[in-house]
Amino acid sequence: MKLFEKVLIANRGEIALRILRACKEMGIKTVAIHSTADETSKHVRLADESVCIGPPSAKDSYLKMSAIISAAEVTGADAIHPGFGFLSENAAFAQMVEEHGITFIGPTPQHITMMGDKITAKKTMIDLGVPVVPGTEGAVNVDNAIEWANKIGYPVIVKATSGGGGKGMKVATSDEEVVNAVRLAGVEAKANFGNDEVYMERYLRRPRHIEIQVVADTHGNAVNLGERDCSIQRRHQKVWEEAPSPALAQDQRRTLGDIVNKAMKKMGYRGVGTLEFLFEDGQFFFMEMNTRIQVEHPVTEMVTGIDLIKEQIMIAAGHPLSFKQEDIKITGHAIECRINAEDPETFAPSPGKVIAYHTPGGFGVRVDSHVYGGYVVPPHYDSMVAKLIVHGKNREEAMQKVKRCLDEYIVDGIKTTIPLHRMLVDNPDMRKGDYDIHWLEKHLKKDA
Ligand code: MV4
Repeated sequence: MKLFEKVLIANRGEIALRILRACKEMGIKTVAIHSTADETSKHVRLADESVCIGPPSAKDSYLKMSAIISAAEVTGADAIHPGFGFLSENAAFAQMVEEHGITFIGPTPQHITMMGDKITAKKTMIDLGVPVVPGTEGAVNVDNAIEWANKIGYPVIVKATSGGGGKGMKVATSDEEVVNAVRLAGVEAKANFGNDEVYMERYLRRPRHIEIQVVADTHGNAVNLGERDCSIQRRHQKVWEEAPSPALAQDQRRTLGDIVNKAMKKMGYRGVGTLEFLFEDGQFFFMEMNTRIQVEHPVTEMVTGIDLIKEQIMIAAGHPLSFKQEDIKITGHAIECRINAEDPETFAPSPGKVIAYHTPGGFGVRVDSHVYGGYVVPPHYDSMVAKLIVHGKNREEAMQKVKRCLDEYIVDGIKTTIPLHRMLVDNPDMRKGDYDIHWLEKHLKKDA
């Protein structure tokens, strides 16, 4: 079976470089697109061709569908990889790409749409036998809010149907609060997503965020690559991810994995995907499914030995998966530290010129980054500039490796969150793996 001749990478920064590297190893030519703010970016220099598609503002460049499709047509690209963020979960874009005779490296527009609507996503998962957070089966409004909340039991959380990432969420603990929570969540949802529809769930007080990586091909095969624990986050931005989760027992992993594989097969899912769960008191509750490659995919790659970007490309070209579930063995432990160009105490963005840049190295060490000495971090985009990923034979070794690597890492000229990670790796709770989704924010408050 044929692969692609030329892939256009519809993204920037470290993920554009990550995709470019996979393409090169597969003998596929690459096209970089970039805004005027990213002319000096590493993926632009390393690509076979590049097209400037607009000014710095993402809405006029990385989000501009017509400009991206034109760039693909002009360069003769036969596939587009959307990366994450930007247009990666935009069904209209996936559809438009396919209508131009170009392959979208990702799921079908139908599956993107289905999972983008959080009520539909939950309904779908219930029908497929996946355990979900108990809640309303459809939308709630100010008139039925109290009735639903009493059926579910307090505390409850109100979420936007078109949401995700925490915007438009409100917690209520009583009849007095719940009507207002529904009203406020609706207003926030309208402002952020252009849709005021909201739904309600039982609020879990101290869960962990555990997500399962799945891979499915167009021949009916679906395999899961285990979980990632992403509980260490601040304001819904993940900071530290690891695999396997320190909180899971092997039988819990196996049981959920089997459920997820069956669900993906029944759905006819295609591509890579992630099912997000809350995990509390030994129970899993589905929240959302992401239909893109995720920032934290490297931790899964490190413990499975599978290159997820290459798999995405192979699946899009119609190849069957090269492995079965029985072939997947989770080996050792991987940790990813997201390094942002931010003040480590105030988290204020810190764009600017990187004067000196020295990355750690050695056995089991991987740095995914587009930064180089002399690179100027532009102020227009996400502040993540590097991911330090380590792999050790067990969690203790991985922690020691993180610590050693952070001590080796030098970034001069801009502020980064490296000191935050130094604090994390030395913390006794973190050493034990004893944390939940609120741990980091509570810990930062204590220090302030
Ligand atoms: C929840 C929850 C507790 N109970 N749902 C936040 C982002 C969005 N994807 C869902 N979120 C949550 N949903 C129920 N029923 C707590 C959160 C939550 C959270 C979840 C994962 C990681 C970090 C979080 C931080 C605050 C709240």
